[in-house]
Amino acid sequence: MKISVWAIVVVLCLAHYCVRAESVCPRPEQGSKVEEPEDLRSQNGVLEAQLTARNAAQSNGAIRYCYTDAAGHESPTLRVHPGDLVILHLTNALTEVSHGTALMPMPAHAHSAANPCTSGIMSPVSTNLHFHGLTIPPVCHQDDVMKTSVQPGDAPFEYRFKVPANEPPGLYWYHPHIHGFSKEQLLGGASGALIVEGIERAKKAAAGLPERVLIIRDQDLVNPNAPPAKSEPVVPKFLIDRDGDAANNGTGFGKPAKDLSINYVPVPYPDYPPATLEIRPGEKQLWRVLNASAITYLNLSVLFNRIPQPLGLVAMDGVPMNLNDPLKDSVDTQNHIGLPPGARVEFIVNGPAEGVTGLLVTRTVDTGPGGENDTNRMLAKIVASSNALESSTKLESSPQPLPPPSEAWLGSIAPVLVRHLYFSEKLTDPNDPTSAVEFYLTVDGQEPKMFDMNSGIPNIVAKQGTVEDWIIENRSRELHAFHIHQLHFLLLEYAGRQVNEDFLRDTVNVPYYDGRSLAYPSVRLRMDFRDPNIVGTFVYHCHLLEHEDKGMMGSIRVDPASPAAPENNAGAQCDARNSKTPCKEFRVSKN
Ligand SMILES: [Cu+2]
Repeated sequence: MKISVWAIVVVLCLAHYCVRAESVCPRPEQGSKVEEPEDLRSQNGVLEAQLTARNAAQSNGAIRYCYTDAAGHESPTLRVHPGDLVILHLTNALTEVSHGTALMPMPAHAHSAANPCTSGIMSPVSTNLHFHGLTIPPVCHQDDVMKTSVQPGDAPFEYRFKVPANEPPGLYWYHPHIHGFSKEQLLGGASGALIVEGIERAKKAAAGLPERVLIIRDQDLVNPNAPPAKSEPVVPKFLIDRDGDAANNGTGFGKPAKDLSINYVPVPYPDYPPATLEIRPGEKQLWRVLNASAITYLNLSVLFNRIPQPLGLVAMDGVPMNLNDPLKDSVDTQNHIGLPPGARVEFIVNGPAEGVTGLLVTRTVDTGPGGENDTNRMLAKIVASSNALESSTKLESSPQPLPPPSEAWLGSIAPVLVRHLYFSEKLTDPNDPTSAVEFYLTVDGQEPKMFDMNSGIPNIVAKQGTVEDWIIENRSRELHAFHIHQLHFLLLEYAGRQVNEDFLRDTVNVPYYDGRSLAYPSVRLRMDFRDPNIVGTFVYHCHLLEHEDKGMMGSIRVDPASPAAPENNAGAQCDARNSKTPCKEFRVSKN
């Protein structure tokens, strides 16, 4: 038998390629035990680490992404204390890009010669880091994503910043933020947790508890052509939405837009084989859950024998509950918790009794008629076992309480003005329903435009030292998740209802328009521009990253408080809800 030399070469190359591809960003088997990411801890006030962004194409066409530290650990958890110095050396070792379904291996090119601080090159193999939730300066080497871009072959790029001494303790995260390509990199798995230690100092109920970091990521479907499991109800015919994902069919079943994984253990459609979480019977733990999905909403629940269990809320988006009342010791419970992409929740959960199997599930989220199908599905089975390994990290058992906040509670500060923004979508060709969709996040009065990173003109100019109210409408038929860099905000109103939250967020869901009501649904947020760290230009956007990549973003410049007018924070106050001193409604005139 004659075998062509070329065939042998091709087979050998393919084999070599597969071995190489599988060894980059390796992932656990489905059904396996949920392992914690490796912890990198600060020492003597400094956390210095190397992070290398890597990727590799898989045989099914998907591209995996991850970060590795110097020891090769995948997407480690960065653990710091308030006031610590963080020094990260980021190397870009990205080599592959997906172009539709064709894979294009990219040779690692020589040093790009462009200055990573100013180049603004945003290509599929560019990368950078955003520290989601941290109130650190929006400047190069700290937390700038508007210009900072590291290319393959560049020297390791240094991030160096101080965690603010008053940063609330909790769960934050890091991920790449290259405009136009964020979704690809996040879907592939480029994300990791960052923990500001001391949550037990803010919430006594967490003291002494073992903790777990659970990162839920989404990814392209492993089995896109499989029919739904037989156990599922029959659902309407599978449709795709305008972003090309499985469309919301309103049932909670059928094909989801994306698969999910938990700490990289895949839980693929259609059978959703759950990962395994071992816990000692009845053990109380603090679970720190990050929704690092690119587009998938979560609605988490823990079930024992199908019954939802109480989850004791400790923090949202890195901010302890009842921040405005640190003496409050009680813990509010919920039996399900909604998490838009980018959001985090930390809650206390009790392990099941021996013999009882629990489940961590996400329930369906109604993303609107234009949204993706976010189905009901299992994530992990919770197995009570007295042999379960002890958690590697435990919170301090007799912590010093946090000092009281140095600034007044955001809810008690009157805003200097009210701004109006809205999410909207438009077909490129209104007469062609199959044409591409443009995504906008517009300051009311400005012309809706897909975000242009190079425009140089901020959409909003604010003043450091002030507080503003932003009313953000959703004029589209699908959910969007509003996120702003550098700061937290207080949710005041949600879909016309006043809410009384005692914590802050950095990412919030904005309900979709039903197509009938006279008014668009909105949220009202109190935006906190008081921290001098945030002076500079940064972005706000939808955290469904395919929307952000396609333009649903805006920029804001926060100018320094002028020294001559320290009354900025007091003099210009208005009462947004009460009419004696109404707020200036800030709209751009439409000439
Ligand atoms: Cu969106």
